[in-house]
Amino acid sequence: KKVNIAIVGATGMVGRTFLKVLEERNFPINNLYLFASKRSAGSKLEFNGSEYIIEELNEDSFKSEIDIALFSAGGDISKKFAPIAKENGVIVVDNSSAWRMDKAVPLIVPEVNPEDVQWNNGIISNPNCSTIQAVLPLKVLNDVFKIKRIVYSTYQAVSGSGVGGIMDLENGIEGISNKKYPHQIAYNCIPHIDVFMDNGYTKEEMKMIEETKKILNDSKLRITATTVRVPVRHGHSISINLEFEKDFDLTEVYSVLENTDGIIVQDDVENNVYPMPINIEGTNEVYVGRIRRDFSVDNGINIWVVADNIRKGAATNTVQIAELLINKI
Ligand code: 2RA
Repeated sequence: KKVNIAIVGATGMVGRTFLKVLEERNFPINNLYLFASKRSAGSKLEFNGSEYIIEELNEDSFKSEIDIALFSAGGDISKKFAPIAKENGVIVVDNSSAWRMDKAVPLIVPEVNPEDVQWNNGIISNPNCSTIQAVLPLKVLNDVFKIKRIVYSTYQAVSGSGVGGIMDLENGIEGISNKKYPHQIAYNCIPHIDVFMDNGYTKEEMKMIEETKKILNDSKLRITATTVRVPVRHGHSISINLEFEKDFDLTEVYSVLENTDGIIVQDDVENNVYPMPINIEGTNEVYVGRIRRDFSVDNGINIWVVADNIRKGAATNTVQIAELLINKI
């Protein structure tokens, strides 16, 4: 069954990656509509060998026969236009954080909680990139070993902040001062992603904590997070410390992870094999390594999780959600 797809924010890094992923996965598209700001209207993008003209997004953009709209144009655009799209009978899959914690909006990682797509009422949210790559291994470990506590420490690529972040890194290496970040990112680490809240955590840290609870459907999970921007172009890395409710066998942890769709275990430290951003750029999987027991607690482990934040962290996960919808249109 072919569907009519709209992309809102078509010229952004995630928007352009939507097109690549839709092509790679042979998504069954009938008509394709590209929307962006006035500045980009009139320019063209190629998809499946044809050229498509970008239209300026406005209140009438969803009047044509659109079945699914993929949004990646920032929270303000999602807040304003997702309800308009929904009123026109469109199902919105939104990359922004605007709707993620809304009780009426499912937050989906297709390998983790595909069933939650059932209760969408027109808007589905794509989780934050760092949350997506974390909950994939956590879901399967939680099902078998029941997680009691999670400690996240992230090492996030500059592409998470868009082209501006990449420019700051590249310029910084050339000694040119930056614009996007509060400090120089070149040769540095900045423990500050998004804005600080009253509780001393950043919004990024609170997103990981709250979104993980929602996706794993367990508000009692004990979670803390420290999210850090590092001088890496693409690919977020996360050190995850987990405490289980009960004892476990490390070989079972390996086999559970190795047998999960979407996860690739890379863990052979004798040969210096472990996931690294530079090796996984442009792929759609979540890579797990450095799997080892945490001897400082009774039933704990440490794992190291890396994924392309623009693909599995955003565009690919969104397209996979849209694939769940095809037979429901
Ligand atoms: C970042 N996760 O890395 C946030 C939004 N993409 O900047």
